Amino acid sequence: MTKSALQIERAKYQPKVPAALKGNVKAVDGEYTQSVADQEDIKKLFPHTYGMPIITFEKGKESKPAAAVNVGVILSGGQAPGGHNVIAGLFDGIKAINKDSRLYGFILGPGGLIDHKYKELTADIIDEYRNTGGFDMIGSGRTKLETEEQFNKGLEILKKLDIKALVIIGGDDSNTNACILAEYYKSIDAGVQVIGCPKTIDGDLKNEQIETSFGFDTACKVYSEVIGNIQRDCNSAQKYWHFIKLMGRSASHIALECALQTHPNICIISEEAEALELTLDDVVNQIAKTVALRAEDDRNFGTVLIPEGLIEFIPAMKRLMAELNDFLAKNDAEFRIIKRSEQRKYIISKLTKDNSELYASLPDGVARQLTLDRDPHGNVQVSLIETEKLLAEMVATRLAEWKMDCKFNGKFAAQVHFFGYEGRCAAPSNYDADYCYSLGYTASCLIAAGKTGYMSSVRNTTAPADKWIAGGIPITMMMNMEKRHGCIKPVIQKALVKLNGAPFKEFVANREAWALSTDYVYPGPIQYFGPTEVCDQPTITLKLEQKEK
Ligand code: FBP
Repeated sequence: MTKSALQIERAKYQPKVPAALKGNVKAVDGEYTQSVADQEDIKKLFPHTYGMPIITFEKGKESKPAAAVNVGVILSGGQAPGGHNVIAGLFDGIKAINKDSRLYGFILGPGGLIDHKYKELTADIIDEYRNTGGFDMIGSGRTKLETEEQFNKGLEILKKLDIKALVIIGGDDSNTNACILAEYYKSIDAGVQVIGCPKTIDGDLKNEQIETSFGFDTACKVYSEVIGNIQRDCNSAQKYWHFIKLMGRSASHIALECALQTHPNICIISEEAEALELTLDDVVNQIAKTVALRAEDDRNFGTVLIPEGLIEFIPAMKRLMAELNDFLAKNDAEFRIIKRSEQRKYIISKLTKDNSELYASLPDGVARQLTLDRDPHGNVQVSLIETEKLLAEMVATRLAEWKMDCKFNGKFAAQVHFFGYEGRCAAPSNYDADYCYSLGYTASCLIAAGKTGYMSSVRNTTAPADKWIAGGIPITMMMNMEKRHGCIKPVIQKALVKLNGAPFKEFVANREAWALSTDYVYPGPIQYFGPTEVCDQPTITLKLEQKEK
C-alpha cells in the first residue's frame, strides 16, 4: 500500500487508554439494570440476558495467564472513523490475555458470518491499519442478522474456527441484532459470547453509560472544517446562500455540533421542528425571513445547515412516511411492477386522504425519493432525499413572491451541498483513535470476564484518557418496543437531540446573533500532532453534556 507522509507518521501513534486497562484488569459488578421502557415485554423476549449488572473494570492483581481465546469481529452498517482502532484494541487485548489468541474478521459485515467469508487478522494486517480511517480492513455491510436460520448458519463457522466470542461493531440497529444474537446463543448454550461496540457518526447511540458513539467526533470536525471554508467563501464573494445538508439519518446531533463549531446563519434542528409541529412551509418561511433580514444590510449570502432526517420530523411528512413504510412493506411486489411513470399516481390512489394530498403536493423528485428501496432495517434512506435542494427551491419561490409584494429587495442565489460520505472514512481524530482503541480493548476484557449481551463502554472521556472509565452495559438496558417495517419489535432506543439539553440550549442562546452575523468560526482541519488544546479536544456537544451532569 502506498502511504502518504502523514499516514506513515500517524501509524506510529500510540492511542491513550484508561489507567485501569494497563496491566491486569478486574471486572466489578454494579447495579442490576432495567430496560429504558417496556420492561415486561423486553424481559420476556430476553430471558437469559435481561437485567444483568453494569460492569466496571478496575486495576486487578497479578493473575495466572488465561487460556487462549479465538474471537470473531464484524463491522456493521455505515463507516465511522476509528473502526480499525476498535479492531486493533481488541487484537491487542486478546493477545494480552494469551499470545496464542486469534482474531477472525468476517468480510463485508454480518453477511460474512452467514456466508462463512472471513480472514484471520494477524499482527501484520492489524499494524497496517492502526489509526487509519475507513472499514476496508474487512469491509462492512447492512445485512440484518435476525433469523434463527442465519444465527445457526453463523454458528457453524464459529464452531469450525473455535470462536468463543463475537464482537459486533455497529449502530443502534446492529447492536439490537447483537443483543438478539447473544440471547439466542445463550438460550441454546452455544458457547459463544456476543459483545457490541457503539459506532455511528450520527451520534444517536448514547445514554447515561454510553457517552458517545465513535466516529461522531471526527465526522463533525471534517464537516465543520468545510462549512468554515464555505463561510469564508461567503464573506469573500458575498453572493451565495449555501444550503448544506448534513448526514445523521434521524437525529440532528451532527448539524447541532457543526453549528456550535462554526456559527452558521441558520441551522434547522429536526427535533425542534417536530416539537413545534412545523410544516414544510413554516421551515421555508423561517429561512426566507432571515434571508430577507440580511438583505436589508446588503448581506445577500449566508449558510443554512439542514439535518439529513428533517423531512421525517415534520409531523405531516412523518405521518405520510409512516403510512408509506407500512404500505410499501405490505405491497412491495405489486408496487415494483408498476411502470415508473405510473408510480406517483398509484401511490396517490392508495394513501389516506391527508397523506395522499401531501404526497401529491411534493415535487416529483422528492415524491419519487420517498418510495425508493428501504434499507434492510425498513428505514427510508433519507440520504437519498434532496432536502437541501427542496428547501433552496422553495425559499427561492417564496422570496420571488415577496419581491412581487415589495417585501424583499435583495438578491438570492443558492448553492447546495450534502456532506456525509466525505466524513465517514476520515482518519480518526486523536479523540476517536483513543476512544476506539479503548472500546476494542474493553471488549476483550468483557470477553475475558465471560460476559455476553454487553456493549463495550468507555466513560468520562472529557477528562484525560488516564481517568476514563472502562466497562460494559447490558444491551437490553437500552431497549424498548418500536414499530419497524410494519411490526412492533424490540430495538435500542435512538438518542435524539434533547430540547432541554445543554447543547441545544447553547445553540438557542446564540442563534439570533448568528443569523445576522458575518463573524463565522473557521475551525480548520483536524490536527493530529501539536498541543493538546488543539489536538485532543472532544466535541462541544460532549463537553456541554458532561458539564451538565
Ligand atoms: P450507521 O447508523 O450504520 O452508522 O450509518 C449512518 C449513516 O452514515 C447515516 O448518517 C446515513 O443516513 C446512512 O448511514 C447512509 O447509509 P448508506 O451508507 O447505506 O448510504
